[in-house]
Order: sequence, then structure tokens, then C-alpha cells
Amino acid sequence: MCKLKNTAALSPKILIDSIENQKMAQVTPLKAEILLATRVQEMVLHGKDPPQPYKCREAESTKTDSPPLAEIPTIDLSQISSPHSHAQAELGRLKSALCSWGSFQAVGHGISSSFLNEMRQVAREFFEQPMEEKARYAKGVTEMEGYGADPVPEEGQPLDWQDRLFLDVYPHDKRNPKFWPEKPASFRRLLEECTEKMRVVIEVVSKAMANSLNIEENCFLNAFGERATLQARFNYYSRSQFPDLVLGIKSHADGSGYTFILQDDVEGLQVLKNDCWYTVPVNPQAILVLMGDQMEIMTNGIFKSPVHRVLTNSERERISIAVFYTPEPGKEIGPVDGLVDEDGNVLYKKMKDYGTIHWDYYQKGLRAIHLAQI
Ligand SMILES: O=C(O)CCC(=O)C(=O)O
Repeated sequence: MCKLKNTAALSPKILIDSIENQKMAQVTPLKAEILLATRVQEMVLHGKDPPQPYKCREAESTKTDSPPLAEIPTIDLSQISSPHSHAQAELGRLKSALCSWGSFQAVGHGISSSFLNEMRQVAREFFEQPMEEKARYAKGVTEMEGYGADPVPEEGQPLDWQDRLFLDVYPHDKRNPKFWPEKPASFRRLLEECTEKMRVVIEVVSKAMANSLNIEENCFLNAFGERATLQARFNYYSRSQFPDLVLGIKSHADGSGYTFILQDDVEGLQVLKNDCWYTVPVNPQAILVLMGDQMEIMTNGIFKSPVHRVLTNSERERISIAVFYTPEPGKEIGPVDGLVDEDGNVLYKKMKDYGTIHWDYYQKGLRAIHLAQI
């Protein structure tokens, strides 16, 4: 029922989006650069239909049968660090989740529900402000950081039906305060607190993943390095009357080490498994932990970096906050000691700055992981 008609389009080596989009682009009446100056939220407010460059052939597949829910395991991180015997069982479930889904729903992470609600609320309040206020943090067309849309993708690639605010949050000297909103008044304080809380969770998750694989507990933390980066992406998906024409975010795997995703109570995120799209259930208390390509490389392919996408919703807008944890710039990463078997079976090469390479490919609708494969 849910088999994709064109699975090749999602294989690591081949275009994620279809050739059809390129055909559509040839009749594009306006350049994407010009279009991006008008934000999706404004278009929706003024009742505008999606312009051609937003139309994404892949979205058509979303109008078929209602997709199954992803049975992504929920892992209690507080159990994993406990001395009790069920910690081992929880680690086993963690490993199995990352080998199959490449993700898990983390609970017991130590961040209170009220704080998670505050984060979602401040994100919503930011996007609900007048355009003039948000425009104070507007990014340039080619820049990554700031408010607006991702840099214009290559000709033929669809634009995402969403607005976002992208910020470097750690290390502190990487921050660019001109992009950090002053309104809502609590925004900066909450993001600062969120960063510190996420760093604690990173330590717990990184150690738990290593323990689940019976390798040295600090090996992932060391491989990422002390100046590993954290970047926060606040996503606002406006309602769309055309969910089968546009996607909130097109199919991609993350170029990060791994990513934390805080969803609200509106479904939309889907992950691809065995050629089938599954909807990720919402659980406002949980933080979804999703492997990026760099963890797939470091684990020698044991953990999977899942392809995922976000659908639009005709009834409700949706908010999410993604926090990307990425090895420090210039640091070589590769399969870690202990995950290469006695016969020396190494599936991935060592790479530096994979995130940058990933981005170049992403802009073309491609994955970059094959460059790391031996
Ligand atoms: O909105 C979501 O749930 C996922 C967001 C995402 O994939 C991203 O920001 O890269």
C-alpha cells in the first residue's frame, strides 16, 4: 500500500526530487530569489496560491491513503543512567531503535514539560509578530543564519512551504547576536537556557549510544570534539490549502551528527523506512532524537540516518524546533574504534566538514552519504 512508485528517487545516490520539478522550473515565471522576499506566512495571510517554484512533485504522493504511524520507540533516559538491571534492557531498546528507525522519542531527559511548552510558545510568538519586526532579523538570500527561508536551492529544486529562524547557538563565540530576536522579550533567555539544557542531554545521549554498542563511553563525545556546534532552527509551517502540491520541508537526511526535534501537537513529520512513509506521532513531552549522516558514518552504518520530510496541514499551522549537534569544524570523523570488526570491515571513509558537503548536495536534491561510503 505504501510502497513508493519511484524508490530510486530516494536512494542515497540519486535525486531526491523528481525530474518533473526540473520541468516545472523551466516555466517558472519568477526567480526564486525574488519569491523568497515574500514569506510563506504573508502569502497565506493574503490568500495567495503557492507560486510554481514551491510546487513539489513529491507532495502528490501525500494524498494517497492515510500513512501509518511510525512505531518509533520511546526511551526513558533516566532509566539508562540508573544502576538498575533494566538500564541494560533500555540500552538494548535504544540500540534497536537507532538500527531500525534511526531515531527514538526521548523522555526522562530532565527538561520539564513547562520549559518545553515555553520554548514552543516563544517560537509561536516570534512568528506571529508583524513582518516588520521579524524582518529585523532577515537573512540575505545566500546566508544560512537569520529569519526567512533557506538559501535558494539549485534550479529545479522546490522551495519549502515554511518560514524559519536559524541560529548558531554554541559555542558562544559563534553566536551572531544581530539575528537573536529581542522580541518576544523572553526569547534570548529561553534559547540560552535551552542550549545549556540540550548540552546536558547531549552528554547523556552520546554516552548511552556508546554504551548500547559496548564501546568506550566517551567515544562519540570525543569524536565530536569540544567545539562541536549546536544550531537551532525554529520552523513555522503555515496552513496550506494545497497539501498535495507543497511540502513543509522536502525529503532529506540530516548532515548533522544527530538532531533533536521538539514537535508541537500537530502531526506533519514523516520518516522513510523500507520505502514507506510513516508519520511520526506527536508527544509534546518527548524530544525526538534523530541520527544524522555523521552518526551513520561514525557507527560504521550500524545506526541509520533516516530520510524525513514535513507535510503541510490544511487546518492547523505547525511549530517545531530542531537543534543540530555537529562535530567541530575541521575535525576528521570516521567509523569509531570498536565498530570495525576483526576482519576490518569498514564501510565508510574518514571525512572532514561533512556538513558543508552535505549542504551542497542537499541544494541539488541529493544526499552526500555515498561520498563517505567505501
Ligand atoms: O519540523 C520537523 O518536525 C522536522 C524539521 C526538520 O527536519 C528540519 O528542521 O531539518
